Amino acid sequence: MAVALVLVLVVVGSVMFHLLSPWWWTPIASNWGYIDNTIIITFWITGVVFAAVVLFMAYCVFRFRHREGNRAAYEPENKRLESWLTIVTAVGVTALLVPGLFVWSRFVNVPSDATEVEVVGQQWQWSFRLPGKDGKLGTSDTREVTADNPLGVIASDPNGQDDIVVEAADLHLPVGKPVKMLLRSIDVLHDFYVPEFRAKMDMIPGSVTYFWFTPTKTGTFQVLCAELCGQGHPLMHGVVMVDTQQDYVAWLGQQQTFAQLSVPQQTGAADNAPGKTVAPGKTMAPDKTIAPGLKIAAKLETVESR
Ligand SMILES: [Cu+2]
Repeated sequence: MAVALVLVLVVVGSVMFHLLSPWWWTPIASNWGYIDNTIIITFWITGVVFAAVVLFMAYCVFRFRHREGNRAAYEPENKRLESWLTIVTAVGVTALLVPGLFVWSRFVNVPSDATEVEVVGQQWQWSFRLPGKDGKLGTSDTREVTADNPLGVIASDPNGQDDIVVEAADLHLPVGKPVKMLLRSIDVLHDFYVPEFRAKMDMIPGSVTYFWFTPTKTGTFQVLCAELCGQGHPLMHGVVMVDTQQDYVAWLGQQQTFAQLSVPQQTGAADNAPGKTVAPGKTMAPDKTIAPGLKIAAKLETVESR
């Protein structure tokens, strides 16, 4: 009797927790209301099944409890019950899967007017690249990554010269315009996740994954890494600011292109005259590996000193 009561209380408690809990999703700020709907459908189906199964269990525990002289009847097969359960389960599983397939098809079919924006994850910061005036992103390669070329843009590609490079700083996007996020990682698995956009995707070293969305609200949104990526994973925050078109253009005007960022590198090389006697690749090599690490150490220090 006590066990049956506990089971009923578990169901009542779960339903009450759902109805009264203050925790729910952050308000949506993108076009992906479909994702919320799909999760709600899943939630209702699993919730109803959970309540039905646990209440049935409570009923059985009570109804078939031990009583002196009672004997259980052995019934190994029951065709009617089995077919009934098979049909209900099939309908339930179909209802869980089908909405997701429709949403996935929308999620990976990018509208033709979407602007490409590259997101680069690295332990433990976010960088971004936007196409310049030509509207095209230049090609990139992780092997090209150096302290002066943090995203590994291939310098010989003319499309990359006017690309806007936003290294370890905030990304701005215009409201109401679809964007295709091209996701790259230059070290380990990361996952670009902005909860308000309801979209996320793993970033895999060596390949470019993508999703698209349309920001529907202006504001400041936090970027999280949704893939355990090492010691600094909890500190891997970024910021996406969704601006009005006017603010966005103003921000864009203040950013530096790949070509502009490459200029100091050349000046620096000229200043380091003694380095010229050695093969340039050899003098550059230590910088390439040490510089990003130092930057991250400095970042960790500032977080700790808060
Ligand atoms: Cu990460």
